Amino acid sequence: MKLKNDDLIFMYKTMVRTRKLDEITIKGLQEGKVLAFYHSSQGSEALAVGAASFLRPDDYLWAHHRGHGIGYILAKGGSGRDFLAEHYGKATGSCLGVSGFHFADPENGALGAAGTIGSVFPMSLGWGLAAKKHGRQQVTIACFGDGGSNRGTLHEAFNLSSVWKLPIVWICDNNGMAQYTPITDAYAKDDIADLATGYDIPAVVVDGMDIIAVHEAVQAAVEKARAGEGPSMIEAKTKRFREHSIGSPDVVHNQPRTDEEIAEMKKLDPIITFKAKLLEQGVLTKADVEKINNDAEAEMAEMDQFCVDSQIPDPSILNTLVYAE
Ligand SMILES: Cc1ncc(C[n+]2csc(CCOP(=O)(O)OP(=O)(O)O)c2C)c(N)n1
Repeated sequence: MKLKNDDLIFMYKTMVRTRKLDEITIKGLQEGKVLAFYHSSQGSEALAVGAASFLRPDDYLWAHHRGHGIGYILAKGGSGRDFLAEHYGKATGSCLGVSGFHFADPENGALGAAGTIGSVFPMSLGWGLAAKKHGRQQVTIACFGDGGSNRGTLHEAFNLSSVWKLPIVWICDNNGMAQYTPITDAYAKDDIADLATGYDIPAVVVDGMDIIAVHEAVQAAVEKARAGEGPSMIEAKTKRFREHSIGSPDVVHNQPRTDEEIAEMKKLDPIITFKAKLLEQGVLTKADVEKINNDAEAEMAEMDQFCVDSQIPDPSILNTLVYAE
């Protein structure tokens, strides 16, 4: 699909909304409104939005845990308010306030998530198998990190997805870090994509800070999967601007990451670089950029108020949601 100006603007707006929602979730955590913890997605918005824009609503999505999937969900048409309310533990949340981090949005194909790194592989394999059996040309987008790629489940799932020619697009958010461990301590090669080619899955490595590069690579893989040509893998090299989990130490080998290092990464900020491109191409004016920013801020303030005002879930729902006779 050739991207039109409106598509580019949608992608820019969605990255801005993703960043603002990330910021308000961090603030909410610091103010005690967010109940558990939060893994910021600052630095990987181009991957999330580039990958999930212009998918079909019924395409399945196992989003990456950066931002708890919010960039992917917004790009797919999901609601930021449902996400925030869920994180505030309110009954208006997407999982009625009982889930929080393990966000689900079945209407937009996000059937669930789990905190166990590597569970994406067998779960998405099953969704891919279901998609193939349905025969409706649905595709499964399955995301994991560089750390997650070290789970053995990857090998079983990659192998079967290839043998069964399942419509799965495996996407690796390679930000070079798994909590405090650099990928170079845990993996001997340069590209995780090589693991896929070992199972005869076509794989490409893209600049994960470039939303258009991500989108084109994922769309090509999605088209192949819809046409019955089996799985593909995209490895996106991204950056993690924040600490692993908000409030945890930002260290590598027990040494703090330096301000200079982070400033260097932020020169590649995908929102800033895409904005510059759209301004240069005349797709956006400075006034448009300001309006998008102001609209996103107003949306966040409205969402925050709505979530603060919402009720906590009635404990009796545990009898129907969690326990069954
Ligand atoms: C099986 C398992 N081991 C450890 C953890 C704790 N944990 C959560 S996220 C994470 C880092 C994962 O790194 P990566 O896959 O590279 O994703 P990133 O957080 O860098 O985006 C770890 C170790 C977990 N949730 N599950």
